[in-house]
Parts: sequence; C-alpha cells; structure tokens
Amino acid sequence: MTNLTSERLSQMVKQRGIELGFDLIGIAPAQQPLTYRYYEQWLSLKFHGEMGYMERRREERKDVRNLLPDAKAVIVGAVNYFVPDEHLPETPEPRGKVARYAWGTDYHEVLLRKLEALLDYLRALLGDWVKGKAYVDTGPILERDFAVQAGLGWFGKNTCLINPKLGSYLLLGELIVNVPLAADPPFIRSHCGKCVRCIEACPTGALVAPHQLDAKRCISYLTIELKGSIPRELRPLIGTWVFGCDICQEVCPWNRKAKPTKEEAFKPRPWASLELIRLLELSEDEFRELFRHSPLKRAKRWGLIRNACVALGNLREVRAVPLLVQLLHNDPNPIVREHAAWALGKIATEEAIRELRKALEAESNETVRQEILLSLNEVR
Ligand code: B12
Ligand code: SF4
Ligand code: SF4
Repeated sequence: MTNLTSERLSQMVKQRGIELGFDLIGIAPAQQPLTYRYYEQWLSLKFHGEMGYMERRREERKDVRNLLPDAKAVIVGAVNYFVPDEHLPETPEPRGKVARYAWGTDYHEVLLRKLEALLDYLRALLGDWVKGKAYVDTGPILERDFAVQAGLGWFGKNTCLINPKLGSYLLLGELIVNVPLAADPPFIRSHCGKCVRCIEACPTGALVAPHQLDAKRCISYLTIELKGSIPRELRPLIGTWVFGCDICQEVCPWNRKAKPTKEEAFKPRPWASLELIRLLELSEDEFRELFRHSPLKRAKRWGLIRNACVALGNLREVRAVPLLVQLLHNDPNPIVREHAAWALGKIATEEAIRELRKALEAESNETVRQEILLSLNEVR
C-alpha cells in the first residue's frame, strides 16, 4: 500500500491523465448512476430501436460495482475531437457527410490506449493489487452519467455531455478501479437555460422532448446502427449524412467556442468526407482496406452503400444513375437493391425509370419489388 491520501492520489491520477492527452479528467464514486431511471424509461418507450445490446446487462448498468466487484472509483476522461470544416480533405462532388467524431482514427483505439496507460501508472505507483476495467463505448455503463458525476459537464437537452469551456465535441472513456480515490463534485447545474435550438434543428424530430432522444428517428442510428431498411418517410430528411449526424451539436451555442483538437489521431483522414458516387462501386476488399482504422467500418460496406443511395437520391444526382442501375440489377444484398431503387425513383431520368421497370420483371424479393412499385408510382 501507500501512505498517499486519496486526495493526493486523485491529483496525481488527474495530472497523469492530462499528460496522456485527456482534455478533461475527473473522478466519480463507484456507485449507481444518477439517471438510471431515465434509461429504464427510454427502454420502456422503445427508443433504443434495434440496439439489442442496450437492453442487455441491466444489472451491470445499474451499478458499476457489478462490473468490478471491489470498485472504489470511476476515472472519467474526455478528449476534444473538434476540427473546423476548413480542414476537411478535398473531395470531388457530390460529397457525403461524416459526423466529426469519425473524421480521424477510431476513437475506441485512441481512448482505450490512454486508459490502459493510466492503469499501468497506478500499478507502477501502488502495486499489482490494483485492478481496473476500461470502457470506451464498449460496455454496459451510462458514460455520460459518470461524466456528470465526475464534474466534467451537464446533460444538454440534445442529451450530449457539455462542458462549459470545451462544448460537446468530446469523446468519453472510463477506468473503474479498486483504488480509493477522492471524488470530484458532480456537475449539477444545467446551462441550457431556455434554449431549444437543438430540438428545433433536428431534421427528423428525434429529440422528442428535452433530454429525450428517440434513436429510431436519429440519423446517427439510421446510418450506423440500423441493420435493415431506412424507413421510407425518414429518407428525405437525412440529406447527405452518410455516417452519423452533428446537427444538434452544430447549432448549440456552447460549441461556438470549440477549440481544435490537440489529438493527432483525430486529425481528418481521407474518410472524413466521402465521394458519394465512388462509394457505390466499393468492393468488400477495398472497404476493409480503406476503413480499417476508421469508425466507419461499423456501418459495413452494404450499410455505407445504402446510405450513399439515400444521399444521392436526396441530391437527385443524375451522374449516379449508371452505378445505381448496376446495384439495382446485380447487388446480392436486397437492402442495397431496395435503396438503389428508391434513389433511381427520386432521380427519375428516363433511363432510371426504364431500368426500374426492367428490374421489376426480374426481381423476386418482395420488399424490393414493393420499393420499385412505390418509386414508379411516385414518378408517374
Ligand atoms: C446508444 C448510443 C447512441 C445512440 C442513442 C443516443 C442516445 N442519446 O441515447 C445513437 C446511435 C443515436 C447515438 C448517437 C450519437 N452518439 Co452515441 N452512444 C450511445 C451509447 C452506446 C449509449 C447511450 C445511452 O446510454 N443511451 C441511453 C439514454 C437513456 O441515454 P441518453 O440519451 O444519453 O440520456 C441520458 C441523459 O440525457 C440523462 N437524462 C435523460 N432524461 C433526462 C432528463 C433530465 C431532466 C436530465 C437532467 C437528464 C436526463 O439520463 C440518460 C442516461 O444517463 C454511448 C456510450 C455509453 N455506453 O454510454 C454513446 C455516446 C453517448 N455517443 C456518443 C456520441 C459522440 C454520439 C454522436 C455525437 C455521434 C454522431 N455524431 O453521430 C451521436 C449524438 C446523438 C445524440 N444527440 O445523442 C458519445 C457522447 C459524448 C458526449 N459528449 O455526450 C458517447 C458517450 C460515446 C463515447 N464513449 O464517447 N449514440
Ligand atoms: S444527431 Fe442529428 S438526427 Fe440525431 S438527434 Fe441530433 S440532430 Fe437529430
Ligand atoms: S442547443 Fe441549447 S438546449 Fe440544446 S444542448 Fe445546446 S444549449 Fe442546450
């Protein structure tokens, strides 16, 4: 053991965290989250959609001591990932938008490495008895809740954690430890005031009330998490987002002061802005190679092509017709064929309509046939 006080230990851990590249770091007691009841309510309203993993392991989510039995503290770190638009790579038009958090190297890799280094530091300081578990979007823990408990910020009405100095372009990671560390005071006060910009700006109405997000309507869910068809009525509202969405953060006054990230790994990589037509001809091998270190790999090749079809349909992009036609006739995945049909119906050139009619004769999948029929009906 050591004769360092829990206050001194906390100070040392936080200093080490800042040296490791966290922009904010705080300590919460290892206890129940403050907002567990809101999570239960969210599930009962079915706002999680098809994210089955959000329903599982509720006991662990209820109390971090179910994740690490002799847990004493939760160290919460946040890294600012903001990069101004001017730093985006030059990409030929038409372009698909990618949410900022995904512009650089996969944040899971980046933050987990820092948390593991922090655990090594504690072990070197105190001995091998130190146990820790690190999470970055990777486990049953209400991460924003522990960030609030650790004093890093408040829950915005857009549900994001907002820090008064840095705004909300922050990624979170937690290290649960069996070391008694002095906790920071929680961030109790909301600074949203009467503002409702995020709620008004959300194009799909996903923010159904302050602090309540119906993920089934959220573009981030629709373009990343949803494994099936994007509901037809929501497709026109997605615009050109192909991976995630930033609108409810872009309009937030607390992000006006956002400072560029210091984290090299978060500087924009080639996938930060995507050439939409090029996406349509991406092979599995190219997809794997291009997105190996990118969060975009989560969408899978077919998911990204589905999203590109929606974006190109919304743009009425005539140059995309030949490749959309190829997908409509030849892609083995019915979800891709369905969304290619939708895009062709929106673009509605003579060629697009002719090919939709032709595809109807050959198509055997009922959902794709329905889509073709609806699309043809709309252009008549
Ligand atoms: C599932 C999930 C999603 C889902 C659902 C989002 C959601 N709001 O729940 C989808 C796919 C839509 C999503 C989108 C995004 N996500 Co996400 N996501 C998660 C995940 C895995 C779980 C979130 C969760 O527990 N949801 C359950 C609901 C109930 O929680 P909640 O909406 O956050 O609400 C909390 C509070 O608002 C509060 N609350 C609820 N009602 C009320 C009422 C009052 C009065 C008060 C005071 C509080 C309050 O309690 C709730 C529980 O703590 C976390 C990682 C993790 N394990 O925590 C990342 C996480 C939340 N996501 C993150 C990010 C970056 C995003 C995106 C910005 C990505 C993008 N640009 O596309 C968007 C933001 C969309 C948005 N406005 O939330 C970051 C957020 C960082 C931050 N600054 O807040 C996290 C923490 C990942 C990480 N490790 O950094 N995400
Ligand atoms: S991420 Fe986009 S779609 Fe989701 S709540 Fe925010 S503005 Fe709405
Ligand atoms: S836009 Fe306004 S209401 Fe929404 S999170 Fe920001 S300050 Fe809060």
